[in-house]
Amino acid sequence: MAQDLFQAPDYYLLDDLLTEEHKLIRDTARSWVKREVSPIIEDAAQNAKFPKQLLKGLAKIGAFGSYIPIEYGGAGLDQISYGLIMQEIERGDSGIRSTASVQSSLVMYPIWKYGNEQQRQKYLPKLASGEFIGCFGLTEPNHGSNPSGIETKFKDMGDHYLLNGAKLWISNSPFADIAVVWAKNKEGRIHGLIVERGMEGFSTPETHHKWSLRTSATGELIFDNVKVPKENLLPNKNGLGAPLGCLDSARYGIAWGAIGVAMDCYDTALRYAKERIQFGKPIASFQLQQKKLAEMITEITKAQLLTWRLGVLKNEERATSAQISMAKRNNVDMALKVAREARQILGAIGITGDYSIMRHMMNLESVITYEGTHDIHLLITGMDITGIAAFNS
Ligand code: TGC
Ligand code: FAD
Repeated sequence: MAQDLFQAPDYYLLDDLLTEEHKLIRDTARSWVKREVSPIIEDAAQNAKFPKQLLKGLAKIGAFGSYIPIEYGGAGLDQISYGLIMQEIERGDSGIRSTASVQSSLVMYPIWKYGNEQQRQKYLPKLASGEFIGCFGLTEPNHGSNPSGIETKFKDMGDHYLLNGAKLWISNSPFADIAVVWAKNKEGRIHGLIVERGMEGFSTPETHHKWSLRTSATGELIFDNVKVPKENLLPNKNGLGAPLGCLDSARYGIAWGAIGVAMDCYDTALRYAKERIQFGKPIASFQLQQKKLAEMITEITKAQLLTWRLGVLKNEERATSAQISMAKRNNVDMALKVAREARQILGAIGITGDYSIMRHMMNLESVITYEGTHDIHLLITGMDITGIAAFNS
């Protein structure tokens, strides 16, 4: 990949809305991405290899459990800091942000919120330091957008639970040390269980041949009569609202992350357009290219404002699930459109790994699908404003 010359666009001087601490945290993450991620990420994506060497660095910049209290090894930061870290990491690559958001929002968050003190002490510090990597198993072969129908089941055997079923499309699964798994008891109620690598009957085959999110390892979780100790059940919340509560946190991080991708694509395209000469002039001097760039920065700026406000509401514990859905949907769609336009500005070279745009564009095809598809988030907004759920109509 060409040298990382990224300069973050801030058209409306939104830095003024951040504290000195926010800026320090963001700039630390930004420098780390330039130094550690940009030089290796294109090869990792071309070879479809998760770059494990980044795990310790991710832990160091506070990407694992940014908002988890310090007593459990987290960074004890606010929600805007968490968002800014996700923005910077995804500016480097969505697959690396995936690893960080699964670890923070989908593994550490449920253990912190729904676990007991013993579970918090046992797992959170190791997850925060990157010694343990976790994954989150909700989606199944027959249940993606409608997780209420999941078929994975656990049975109370007296001194342990017996877990059976299968999960699909699970980020981090091929190398995760633990999995937070959502399964039904005999009454059909959804509970979270912590399953550890090495438990008999538990396997995690990798899913190959992805054209998207190639730096993130995706796989299955297979439970064939897995004996799960009773102390591994998350006791403090059950029902579908429990996994969906984790998704709120992850979707919020994605809303920020998508801005990072859009900023990178815009910045790359702007620089290229000013340097590339055709018909004796920089292509940035042509109105059609200016239209693309002007629309990009307008959409990025709108998304930055929307997301900063969401961060404020989240810090005040006033952000609703529907507001988070709106931001996730808007920002990922915006980033995908920006990536497609930016790719065109680069002409032929835009399809190569010399620049980050095509990789970002392909990654976003996953991001617009996972954590609730583009259409599901529209239906969530529709339900919120009308009071009528249209998922079955
Ligand atoms: P519904 O009847 O609406 O709700 C059931 C219960 O859940 C509560 N609830 C929520 N709670 C917290 N946060 C939310 N966002 C919530 N949404 C709903 C709700 O209040 C209710 O509670 P209670 O106490 O009344 O029982 O449920 P539904 O079956 O009609 O489904 C609604 C729908 C379609 C919106 C939901 O199922 C959904 O969001 N589907 C999308 C599935 C999804 O996003 N899967 C993501 C899997 S994980 C993933 O993709 C990780 S990618 C990781 C990476 O690499 O970054
Ligand atoms: P489906 O639910 O089958 O949807 C197919 C199409 O139908 C979509 O366009 C959808 O919008 C549409 N549709 C569905 N229902 C409706 C409706 N009611 N109205 C209108 N349209 C509808 N899951 C995890 O649990 N953990 C993970 O770590 C994880 N990581 C992932 C990583 C990657 C790279 C990918 C691609 C997915 C990951 N997922 C993970 C799964 C992801 O959450 C699901 O793919 C997603 O929820 C959609 O489910 P599905 O693929 O089964 O699509």
